[in-house]
Amino acid sequence: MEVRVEYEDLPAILSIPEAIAASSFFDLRPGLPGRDHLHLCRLEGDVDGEMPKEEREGERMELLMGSLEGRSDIQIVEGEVFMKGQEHFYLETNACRVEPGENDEMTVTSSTQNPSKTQKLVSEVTGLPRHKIVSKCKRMGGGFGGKETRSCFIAAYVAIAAQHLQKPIRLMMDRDTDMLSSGQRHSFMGSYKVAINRNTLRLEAADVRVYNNAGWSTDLSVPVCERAVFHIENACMISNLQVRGFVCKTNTPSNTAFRGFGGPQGMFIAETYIEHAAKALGVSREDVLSRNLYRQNDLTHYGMRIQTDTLHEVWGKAMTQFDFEKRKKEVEAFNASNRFVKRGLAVSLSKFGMSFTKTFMNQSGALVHLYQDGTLLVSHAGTEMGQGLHTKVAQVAASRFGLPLSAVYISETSTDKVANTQPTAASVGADLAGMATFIACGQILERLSDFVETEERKAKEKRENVDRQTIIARAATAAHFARVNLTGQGFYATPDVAFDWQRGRGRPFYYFAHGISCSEVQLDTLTGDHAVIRADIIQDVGSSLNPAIDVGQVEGAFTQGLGLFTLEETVFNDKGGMFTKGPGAYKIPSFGDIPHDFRVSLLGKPNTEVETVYSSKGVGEPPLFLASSVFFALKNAAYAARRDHTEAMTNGALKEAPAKDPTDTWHFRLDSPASSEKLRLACWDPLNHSLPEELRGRS
Ligand code: MTE
Ligand code: LUZ
Ligand code: MOS
Repeated sequence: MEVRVEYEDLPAILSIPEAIAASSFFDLRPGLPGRDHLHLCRLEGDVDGEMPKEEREGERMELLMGSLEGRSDIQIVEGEVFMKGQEHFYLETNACRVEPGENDEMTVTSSTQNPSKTQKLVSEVTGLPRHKIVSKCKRMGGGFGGKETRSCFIAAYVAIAAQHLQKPIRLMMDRDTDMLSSGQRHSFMGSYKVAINRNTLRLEAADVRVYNNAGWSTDLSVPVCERAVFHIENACMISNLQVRGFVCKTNTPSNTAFRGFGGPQGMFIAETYIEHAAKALGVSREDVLSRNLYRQNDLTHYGMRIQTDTLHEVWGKAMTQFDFEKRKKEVEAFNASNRFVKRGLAVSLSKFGMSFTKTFMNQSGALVHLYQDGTLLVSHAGTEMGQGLHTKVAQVAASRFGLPLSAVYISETSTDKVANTQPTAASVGADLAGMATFIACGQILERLSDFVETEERKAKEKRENVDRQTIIARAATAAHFARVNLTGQGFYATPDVAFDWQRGRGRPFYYFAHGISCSEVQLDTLTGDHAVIRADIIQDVGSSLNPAIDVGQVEGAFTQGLGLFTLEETVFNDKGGMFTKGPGAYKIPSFGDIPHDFRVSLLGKPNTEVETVYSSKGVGEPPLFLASSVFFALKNAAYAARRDHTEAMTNGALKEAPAKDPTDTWHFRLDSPASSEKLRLACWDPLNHSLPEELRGRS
């Protein structure tokens, strides 16, 4: 025996509350001593540009809350809420093939959103310089953020084996190993104290803390937390808002990017405290939302100016298009005449910040070759994972040249075509690669324009009826004989974005992508089983580059969000072992879970906020949070069941007296996902009335 391993089990930190109890947080801002969390704050009367000091602002916020607490027109609510993570469940698990070549060359072909990071890591573990490593990806069978970084480590292991054996090595992970090891969406916890005005329904102040479960390494957990604190007010203007964000170091697998990237978690905490405040006043979440939506020129809690009134516009549009008021009455009538089956209706909005929060990542490149037959080969920094990026980028090139789509080809993404790239993520793939390609095409067209003119004139003179591709082919050939470069190399960096974390001020996002949804659900209060009867969505994608793709993205994001908020649940045992390692124990949405009546529409207005490629907006992640309308509709259905029960108690049908403060009984905490178990227990009735308090969904 050559190795004898001696080990003992140490106590493990698995959950966010355990991490908080042990103060187990990652240091977020190396170089800034004592900074174990992010802090953003804006207070009314605060002078923009002044150095915000966390201590000073924290104190001012406490004073403000204290004075609001004493006011009779103000209601204060306090609470916390948990949100679980999510497995990516891309159909293709992580896979990669490494082939060593002559002169220490190495070709890495992998299923990755991040070919350049793959190249970097393979270079580091093999000791080979990066110019000998070509890292490529033709397409992925889905990524959803799970292959933004985690795929790169797998390529590194495989590269070591390939280097050692000098043989091509291929690895494709089994589903259980992939689920167990590659990280998931971050679970979050939020705690809040919020002040709302009873008369105006204005959200006067909010003091919020968010925590995410990073697992054992930081990976992308810091930017995930950044995105959460940037979205902690979702669509509402709250003039006094403070948020702190903590990244918990635990002994679980390291969590990573997942569609929305902390945005949905931040927005869920926001909608939870908004709902709490609404219920405390006996009004609906929609009543509070409609009074507090951002208006043009409002400033966010990080000092970014809101450039349009789109939130009000989509709200107004949605209320009529979705027939909200009428259907709300219908739902109430249904609930009045049904005892054990309840319906619920709810609206959700999202305002998603478009750009990587790490400013340097907002860059992309493209390499475009024009051949003498009038066809284009486009290579760009982005990867294809089913989101239709290559189609959109090919459309950009085709329309720039006036060529049919069939004249443009995108073969793969490769680090020897476009180097030093960022991952395809943050839903800005088409914004960035589309613009870089637009620029690269422009370079060729500029050099070609005289030749095109000549060929057009010649064809006209000969009364020849030729198509555009023939003209471009003839022009390209003529240009080639005149020794003109037919290759373009475009580079694009998103303008105007910057953020200063020390001041907590700046413009992290180039623009916002807005959306609104309304879901109607039916809940069986005896089993917790539920169905989405109808879901309506309006998503702002600017001038859509491709409506078929965009509608598909909206449907996909919503459905994935529906899984997040109602179905999917990762379960660990008390030693940190993952129980949910495959489809047998982990349930993603299937056909029956899709809204029975699913009405997706696009706002259809060009992006007027900023200049983007053909005035479009990114679409991949923003609509995911819209599925929270299913969650809040289910919660409303549960409220209806509880109302029946409260009435039964008041009538003397049940013994327990209702609590004194009606707001106490009214609002209840519902953590995400709103699984069947949780919903069943939240619906009070004589049967579960005998359960212990904490199991009755009361908190
Ligand atoms: N759509 C499909 N079919 N498959 C995917 O893996 N990933 C999503 C979204 N849509 C994904 C998808 C995520 S997480 C992001 S960030 C964007 O696509 C990335 O692509 P884009 O920037 O080109 O929109
Ligand atoms: N990835 C990342 C992302 O590295 N930074 C981001 O801001 C981001 N946002 C959304 C999705 N992925
Ligand atoms: Mo998406 S989480 O930005 O890959």
